Amino acid sequence: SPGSGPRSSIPCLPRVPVLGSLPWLGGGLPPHLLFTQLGHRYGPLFALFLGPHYTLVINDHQHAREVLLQRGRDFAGRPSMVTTDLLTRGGKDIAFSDYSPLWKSHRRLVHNSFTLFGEGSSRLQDIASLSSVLSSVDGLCADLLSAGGHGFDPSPAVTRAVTNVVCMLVFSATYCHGDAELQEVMRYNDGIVQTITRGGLVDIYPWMKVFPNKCLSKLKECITVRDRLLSHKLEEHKASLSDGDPRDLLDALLKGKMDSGRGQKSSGSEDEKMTDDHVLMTAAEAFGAGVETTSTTLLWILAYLLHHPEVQERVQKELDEQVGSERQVCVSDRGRLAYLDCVINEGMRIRPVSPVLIPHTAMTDSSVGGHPVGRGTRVLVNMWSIHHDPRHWDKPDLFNPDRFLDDQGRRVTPSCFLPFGAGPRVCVGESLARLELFLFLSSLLQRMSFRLPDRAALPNLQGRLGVVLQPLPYKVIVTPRAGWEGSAK
Ligand code: HEM
Ligand code: PLO
Repeated sequence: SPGSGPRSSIPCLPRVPVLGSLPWLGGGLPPHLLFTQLGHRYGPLFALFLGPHYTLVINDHQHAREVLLQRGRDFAGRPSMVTTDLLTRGGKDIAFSDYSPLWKSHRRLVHNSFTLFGEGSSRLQDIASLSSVLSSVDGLCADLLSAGGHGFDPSPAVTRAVTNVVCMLVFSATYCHGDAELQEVMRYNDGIVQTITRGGLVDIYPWMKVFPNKCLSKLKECITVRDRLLSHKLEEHKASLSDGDPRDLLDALLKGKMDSGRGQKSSGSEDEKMTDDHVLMTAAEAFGAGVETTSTTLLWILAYLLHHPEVQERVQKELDEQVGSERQVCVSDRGRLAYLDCVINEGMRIRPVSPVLIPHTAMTDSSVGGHPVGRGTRVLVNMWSIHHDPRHWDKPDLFNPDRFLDDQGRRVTPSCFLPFGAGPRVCVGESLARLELFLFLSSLLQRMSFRLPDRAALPNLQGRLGVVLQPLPYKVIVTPRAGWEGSAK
């Protein structure tokens, strides 16, 4: 086919000099839908040129598993992009940093801090995480119940609750209602979500950044606000750091930095050491990732419950039978609340926060589906099309939690369900996210019911795509369930 070039036999979109395949990518569809549509024509694995960059698009789970798992090491690199380089001071974070020995040890540090050992764990850090989740859960329930009878947008309350969890884990602090700093955090996060990797062409042609660019200057503004706020937290932590157990992620990072300094002395290379920048960028990222992903997922699930009141009723019936209204839900109830688990999975399937994963790159010559793939090739995994593949999901556009149960009512996890990615770049926050989603949703639905305000339209399910796919704002009415009438603030 024209333009496929000598590099491989993977079907490739046409291309012209400089612009690459961009003239064939018009039409205004967001990338996940565009790639899904192109997949109907070019097959589940195809290539295109984003400007000069040869890029593979993967639309099915077999090839995705090959790239993420079987050849995960080969494809664990990240490209450098203008906006994310700004965000992370040239890749001094986890998510947008290219593969390197420092990145590996750095990632391990963060992964350990966020990996909870689940039910019955007695690890100090786990107990702290759990109690911060539980107190944010109580706060959110009280907030929603007191906003109550009139239609209101649940998003600020949800965001604040989730922010507080991450805030406890990262810097041992919480925000109360209306806190000015919290408002600032929510504002800069939103600015970053709307502009990162969306500076239009800047991420394809680095030289574009010399031209004035509205998106890029908004991003820079938000980053400045973030940096001022976080440097302050860092200085506080440095001043109060002690020899004991780390109090939070920031402590763990500062200690990790000291160890890495000691370990690397002999080899002596400057760029292999962790620096203050690494600490700051990683804390900022855990903060951003922890908030945006979990709150977005919760808001999608609430939106779907408004569309499907029968699903909400079934979750509540399960809660009444398995937990009752005499006590709060706890982590050990997770095994008993199978249907709720399916609702959470179905929410993450039908509206993946990250419909196209952060780009991967091939670190060595490798292959996909038997086709050779050269070093440096970019790979876009289209989770949207994997989660909506009609060959693997019956009526993929239907919100149907039962698809995660087998005939005997046991939970199943299909192999084409990959909401957290997989392999060396798998999400480091998965166990925290799952814990939060479970505790927030179970407690909310135990204590209250959600419905649409009279005459209001159902929530729009298309969403808007920034770096994550968010629902558009919508309103709910909240009524306390029997036994919880007095629990508003
Ligand atoms: C990476 C999903 C929550 C931190 C990712 C990736 C996905 C994902 C799809 C990319 C995998 C890839 O590039 O191959 C989710 C979902 C969440 C969630 C669906 C919640 C519902 C969290 C939380 C945190 C977090 C709570 C941190 C506290 C990260 C980080 C990475 C990542 C640091 C980058 C890993 C790397 O590149 O090595 N996540 N995530 N995520 N996630 Fe999450
Ligand atoms: C969210 C806004 C923050 O200000 C910065 C930030 C850091 C990490 C990003 C996150 C944002 C969006 C969701 C991302 C996360 C890293 C992994 C996660 C992209 C931009 C996903 C879902 O892949």
